[in-house]
Amino acid sequence: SRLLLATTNAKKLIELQRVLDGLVGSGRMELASLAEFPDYPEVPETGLTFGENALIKAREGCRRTGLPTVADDSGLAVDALNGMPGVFSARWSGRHGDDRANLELVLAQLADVPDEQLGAAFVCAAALVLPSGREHLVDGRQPGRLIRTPRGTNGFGYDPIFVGEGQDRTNAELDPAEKDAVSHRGKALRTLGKVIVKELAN
Ligand code: ITT
Ligand code: NA
Repeated sequence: SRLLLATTNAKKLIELQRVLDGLVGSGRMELASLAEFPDYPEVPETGLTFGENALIKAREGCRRTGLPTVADDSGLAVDALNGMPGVFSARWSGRHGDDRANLELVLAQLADVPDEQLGAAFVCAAALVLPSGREHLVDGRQPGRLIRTPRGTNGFGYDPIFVGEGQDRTNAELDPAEKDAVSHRGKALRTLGKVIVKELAN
């Protein structure tokens, strides 16, 4: 059977494939991406929460392709910014997907915040929507703190300024497998993986 990963973010797609391959890649499950659907439209993310947006994206993917669909809505919640950029993480600077501009705006907004108040967390909601109409929603969180000078080239988004709890390297300095082991997305997808296997096995 085939499972659609409904994301337009190439780096997120790689992470989804990486984690789900290990969990459901028994040979019975094939992962499809939006690249197979050239006329796929932009889906407005009008939800107020990560969970609502993950469901919006997964429902749209399933409706348009007829495939069981996984979508992830994720972002960075900064304590000193009252949880922002949150669901606006991908477009915080006004330019959707401009990781560097988004990161630099967050740093600028934290200029007057003391170092010991730079707590933040990555959050991921992951949804599975099935052609039958059945839906599952799970989440994952990586707590940590921000640093003011970006470090590392792995990962994407805000990874170069985020040091996870118990780590001394930024997420962008972790190897892919190390990031997956501790990340919001890794956690959410390990939970969802069990659901996928149950729903789609046989
Ligand atoms: P899709 O909606 O098509 O999946 P998107 O990039 O717009 O792509 P989101 O709306 O979920 O996805 O926004 C996620 C943003 O949150 C992403 O652009 C990054 O800025 C940030 N983000 C999410 N996960 C991250 C991670 O693992 N590391 C660093 N930043 C992350
Ligand atoms: Na979003």
